[in-house]
Amino acid sequence: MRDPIVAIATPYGRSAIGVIRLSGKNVLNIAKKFFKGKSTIKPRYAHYGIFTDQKGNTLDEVVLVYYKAPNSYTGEDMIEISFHGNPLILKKALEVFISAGCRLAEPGEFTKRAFLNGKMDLTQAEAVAELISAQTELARQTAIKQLQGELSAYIKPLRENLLELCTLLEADIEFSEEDIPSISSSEIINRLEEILKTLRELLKTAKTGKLIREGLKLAIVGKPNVGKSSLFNALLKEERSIVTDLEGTTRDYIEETVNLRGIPVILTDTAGIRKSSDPVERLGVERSKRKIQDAHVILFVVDGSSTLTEEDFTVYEEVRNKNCIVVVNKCDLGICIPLEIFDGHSIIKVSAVKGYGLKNLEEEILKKVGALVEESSSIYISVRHEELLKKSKGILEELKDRLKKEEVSPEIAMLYVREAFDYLGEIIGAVAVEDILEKIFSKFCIGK
Ligand SMILES: Nc1nc2c(ncn2[C@@H]2O[C@H](COP(=O)(O)OP(=O)(O)OP(=O)(O)O)[C@@H](O)[C@H]2O)c(=O)[nH]1
Ligand SMILES: [Mg+2]
Repeated sequence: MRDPIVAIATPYGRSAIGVIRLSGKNVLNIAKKFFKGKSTIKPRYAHYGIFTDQKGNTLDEVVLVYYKAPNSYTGEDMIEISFHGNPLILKKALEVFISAGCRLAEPGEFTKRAFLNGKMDLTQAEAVAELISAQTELARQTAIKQLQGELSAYIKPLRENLLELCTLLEADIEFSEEDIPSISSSEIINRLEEILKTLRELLKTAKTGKLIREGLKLAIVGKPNVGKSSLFNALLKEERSIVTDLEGTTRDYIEETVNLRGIPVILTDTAGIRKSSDPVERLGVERSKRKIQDAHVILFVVDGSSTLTEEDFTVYEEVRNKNCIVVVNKCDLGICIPLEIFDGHSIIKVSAVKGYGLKNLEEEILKKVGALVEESSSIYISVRHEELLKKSKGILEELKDRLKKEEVSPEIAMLYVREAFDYLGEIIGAVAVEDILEKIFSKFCIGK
C-alpha cells in the first residue's frame, strides 16, 4: 500500500455534510486517534462518533466508514468521514490528518491509485472525471457507459485477436523450415480486415465524442438589426439578449451554453458589424470579429425581408471561407433577397420571432460538424483514444497493403502487429507511461 493521502471530497462551501477521505497505509489507525466511538471498527459499517483535534478537543460529530483493502475505491484501506458541511470544520480536520502524517492528495490521486491497483482500467479512470464534468445528458450517458467498461469491451477483444495473430506468426518463425506455414497471407489479411472494421467503427464516433466533451463554439454574426439577438434568444429558449428595432443594440458579445441534442453548444451573440464612429460600438465590432475566428461554426444572419446591403457583403467576406451557415431570418415577412448569391453555402430560412426553421437550423449545425448523435452509438471516443486508434489502424493498414503486394516475413509482420497491439494497450492503460497518467489525472479535482 502507498503512503496515506487525505482530501476533502465534497465541494467548498456550506452543506449538510462534508466528506473527508483517506487512502493508503495505516489510515485506520490514523483515523482511530481522533475518532471516539465504538472501539472496533468494522469494514463497510457506518460508525457514529466524536472527532477530536490533536489536543483531544471535540471538533464535530461524525459518521465514519472504513473500507478494507482491496474492497475499496482505490483498492487500498480507505476511510471516509462525514462531517457537518462547514469549510472551517473540514479545514481543521484536514490539518489534523496532515499533522498525523497524511499527505494532501494530488488531483485525481484516489482514482490514479484505483487504476494502479487494477480496480479499473485507464478508460474507466478517465470516465470518472468525465462523469463529474458532464454538462449534458448525452455526456453523462457516455461517461457512465465508459466507466462501466463499454469502451474496454471493444478494445480488449481486439487486443486478444492481435495477440492470437502474434502467436500464429511466432509459430511460423520457429518452424520456418517446414513447408506449410501455420498462417497464410490471406488468412492474416482476413483477420486484419476484421480488426480494421471495428477500429473504423470506433473512429467514426470521434467527432461527436470530442464535441460532447469539449462543446461546440457557435457565433451568431451579421450586420446590425438582422435579428442576431432574436435568434440567440430563440435557440436559448430564453429572453437573454436585448432585442430592439434600433441598429447597434448589442454592444458586447453575450455567451450562453445550450444543449443541442446532447452536445453542449457555447452560443455567442455578437454586436452587429458595421463601420461606426462610436468608440464603444467599434470595440464591440472588434470583438465580434474575434469571435468569428474562434468559432467552430458561424451563423451568418441576414434579413431576408429587405434588400441586402454593402454591410451584409462586408460581413459575408469575413465568414464565407469559414465553416458557416447562411441564416435567412425574418422569413415570416417574406423573402425578397436573391439566395443564389450564397451558393455553395448551406442556407437555412428561419424566423427567430415565430420560431420557424429552428429545427432545420439545429440539424444543419450538427451536420456541419459531422456529429452523429442520432446513431445511438453506445460510446463516443475521446481525442486521446482517437489518436491511438488511428495509429493502430495505420499500422495494420500498412501491413495489409504490404501483404497484398509482396511476401512479408513473419518476423516483420509480427513487428507491425505488436505495435498495433501496444497502441491499443495504451488506451486501456495496459501499457502505461507515467506522463500519460500525469496528463490524465492532473485534470481531476482533488479528492477524486
Ligand atoms: N418579423 C420579424 N422580426 C424580427 C425577426 N427577428 C428579429 N426581428 C426584429 O428585428 C429587430 C432587430 O432584432 P435584434 O434581434 O435586436 O437584431 P440584432 O441583429 O441583434 O441587432 P444588433 O444587436 O443591433 O446588431 C427587432 O425589432 C426584432 O423584433 C423575425 O424573425 N421576424
Ligand atoms: Mg443584437
